[in-house]
Amino acid sequence: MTLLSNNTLASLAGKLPLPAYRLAPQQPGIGIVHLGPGAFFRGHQAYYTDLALQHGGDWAISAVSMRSPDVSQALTPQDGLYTLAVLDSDTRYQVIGSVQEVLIASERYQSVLARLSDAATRYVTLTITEKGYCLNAQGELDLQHPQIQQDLSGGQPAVTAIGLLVAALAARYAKNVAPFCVLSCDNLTDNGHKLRRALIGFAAQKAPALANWLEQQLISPCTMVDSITPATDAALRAQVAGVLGVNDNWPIKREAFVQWVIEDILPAERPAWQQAGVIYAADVSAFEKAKLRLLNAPHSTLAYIGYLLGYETVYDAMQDKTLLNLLQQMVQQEIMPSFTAPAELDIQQYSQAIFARFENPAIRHLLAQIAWDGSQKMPMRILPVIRDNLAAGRSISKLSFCLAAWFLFIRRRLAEGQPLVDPLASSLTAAASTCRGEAQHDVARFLAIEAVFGTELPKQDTFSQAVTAAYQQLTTLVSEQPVARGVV
Ligand code: CS2
Repeated sequence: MTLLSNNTLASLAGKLPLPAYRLAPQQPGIGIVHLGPGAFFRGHQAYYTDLALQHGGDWAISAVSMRSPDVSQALTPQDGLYTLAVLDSDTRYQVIGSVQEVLIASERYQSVLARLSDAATRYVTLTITEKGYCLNAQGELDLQHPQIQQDLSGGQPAVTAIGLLVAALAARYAKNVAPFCVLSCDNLTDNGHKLRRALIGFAAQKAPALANWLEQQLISPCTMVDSITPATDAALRAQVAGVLGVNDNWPIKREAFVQWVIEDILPAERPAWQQAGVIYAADVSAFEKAKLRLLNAPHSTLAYIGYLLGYETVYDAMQDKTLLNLLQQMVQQEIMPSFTAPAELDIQQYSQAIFARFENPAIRHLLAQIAWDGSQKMPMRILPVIRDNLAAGRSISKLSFCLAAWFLFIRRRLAEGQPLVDPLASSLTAAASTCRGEAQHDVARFLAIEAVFGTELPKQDTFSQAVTAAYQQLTTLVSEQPVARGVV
């Protein structure tokens, strides 16, 4: 069967919506570089930019992977085209055309630098996951990070997104070309400001004049991004081939819900993202807190406890009424009181809609995938709520179940001989190796990991006692599995 590509695109007319701008004689030029062309990017930012391109403008995307060749190998033969399947009460398919090229920085470094330093490139968006920013527990660039050290030593190609972007910005500075606008599209608190400080901090180590220039000119809005995008599987590839009549090496699936909120500080010259449904806000922080705390915090809690109870997917775990009850108590009693939601958001409806999204039977979202990178996710979605609640004298007993379940998940994965997908896997494994099934002892081993918990939080007895109590309860519960009862 032939492949989806520029050559076969026109033949698909009438079968599903196509990117008309990819069928026109004059193709849009590249105006955006995206770092981290994973499934979320292709279901979210690339989708919005595909809609925006229907309003014109040279806003095609050059997608760049730092090292992994997979996406480039899949999409280059397809001229960047791929299918998006939106799984709702029915499944809606469309071809996304906003990605014009997929480059691998470690293999085509000079081409990537040239694309980034080209004046036509006015935006760089990033989905490099929390670990990609190389931040410490305080949210600042970790100058001792081995890969940051490697990039600061001047080695080429740069192995971090931060090193690559500063190299490109330095090239623009040398050519007197304005910096591109950078948009972090990852689940970090205060993502735009942290990215900006990381870039300027790195530059300051290399060239103070460059750092000053960036201090004056670099625009890095905060954003909030949201859509549940499970990994592609063979079933989706077969469904798409059946609809299109041609093969698509890497189609993407996601839920119908999609949202992108961007701090309204972009230059006037921008893709038609607003016409595509992007929300511009003067202050993104309330949207970010609502999403990280009302979606991602229960997501992680469900993932770790659900995995320990033997469930495989979010949908499966949501059928466990005891577990669902814990999530609802955590949200209502400990998370909602922790922040002020955006004025236009009905927080109860927003939270109910999130739980309904978790129960979408069409979405097969693996708990083990959500469980990845816990050392990077807990500081963004659980610890800020715990810190706020401790400061205000509010309960943290339900929130503590997420951390306790994470610790037990780590021990379970290691006992199963399963990989621990986490940049701090060695530290987590070391802590787990000293555990002996005694709650207070085991919890102390994990809380001693400073890169995750810092130095102050573990000193607070209220915190360590709450996590210890949760760890004890879960240990008892899990030993009695699969009867998932009595967790609260
Ligand atoms: C999930 C997120 O894998 C995870 O950590 O919680 O990817 C979640 O699906 C998205 O943030 C939803 O917008």
